[in-house]
Formats: sequence, structure tokens, C-alpha cells
Amino acid sequence: PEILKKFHLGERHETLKQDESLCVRPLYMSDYGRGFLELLGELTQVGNISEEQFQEQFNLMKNSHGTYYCTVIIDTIKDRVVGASTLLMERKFIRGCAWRARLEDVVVSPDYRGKQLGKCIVEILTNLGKALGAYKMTLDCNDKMLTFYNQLGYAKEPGNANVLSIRF
Ligand code: 16G
Repeated sequence: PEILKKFHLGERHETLKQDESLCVRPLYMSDYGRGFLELLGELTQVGNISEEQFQEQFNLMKNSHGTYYCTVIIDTIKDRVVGASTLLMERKFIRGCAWRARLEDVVVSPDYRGKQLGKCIVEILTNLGKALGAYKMTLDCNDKMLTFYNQLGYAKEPGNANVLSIRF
């Protein structure tokens, strides 16, 4: 959306008129109490994570400076996390010690779907990955989400469209 052009992470967005209670900002440690993990539960299994475990993981990510950009959409009136995603910047030796960006854990609360919040957070983090100098940005998704990401510029690369995994 147009709003992204003027958007700065961490600031209340002044031009978001229809939904004035929403803001996008980096994840805070206190978001444990704003339903961040419950929201991730809409995407996949989260498990029982104590506040202490959450804080430890948060600090580990924070201390890997410039690697994790955990980002949330907050309903500032309800004081709840209603959307989230993480940009992960991975260091490489190839391409002149390049950065590769990964888009991870994109999720929007079911109550807030249809407001283009998914598009909003993906565009913000895609712009951020580009601005931070990544030579490419990748994601994996299920078949259902393919059209959504295609519309946002993510495409299978001809001859190189396989995501392989091994589960432990
Ligand atoms: C999706 C997510 C990925 C997430 C995974 C969790 C996006 C673009 N992709 O692939 O980030 O980690 O689901 O599913 O958000 P899993 O627990 O089965 O790996």
C-alpha cells in the first residue's frame, strides 16, 4: 500500500486513517504479554514457552546485531499483537561477502484479515531487506499462499524453484 512509502519502523503511522489504532514496530520484550506467541500459533506449533524462555531467545536475537528484524503490527487500543513477521539477514561468503535476506513467520490475526496487513508487513520487510543491501530475499510457503506472495513480487525461479527440507 501507499502508506509504506512514508513508513518508518517503530513510529506510529500518522496517515493510517481507516484503522487508526494500528502501528508497526519492532518486537518488544513486553510483547510476550500482548499475545505475540498466541499469534504465532496461528501459523504453526509454538509449544509452551515461558516468559523466561521468551526473554532469553529475544536477547539472543537482539545480541546477534543486524540479523533478526522481528516486526509486529499492534492494535494500540486493544494493546495486542495482531500481525508479525521476521526479516532474517544471513551473512554469506559468496557474491563478495553478500547478505541474503529471508522472510519468515508471516502471520496476521484472523480477526484482522482482509485489511491488507499481511501485504503491509511483507512490503515493509521486503523494502527493509533491500535497503540493508541483500542481493536476494527468499521465503517458503504452502501452495495456498503462493498467489499472495506472487502478487508481492516473490516468484519461483525457473530451474531453481525447489524448497527441500528434512524434519527432525
Ligand atoms: C511457513 C513460513 C515460515 C514458517 C513456517 C512454519 C512464511 C513466509 N513462511 O513456511 O516462515 O517458519 O511456515 O511452519 O511465513 P513449520 O513449523 O511447519 O516449519
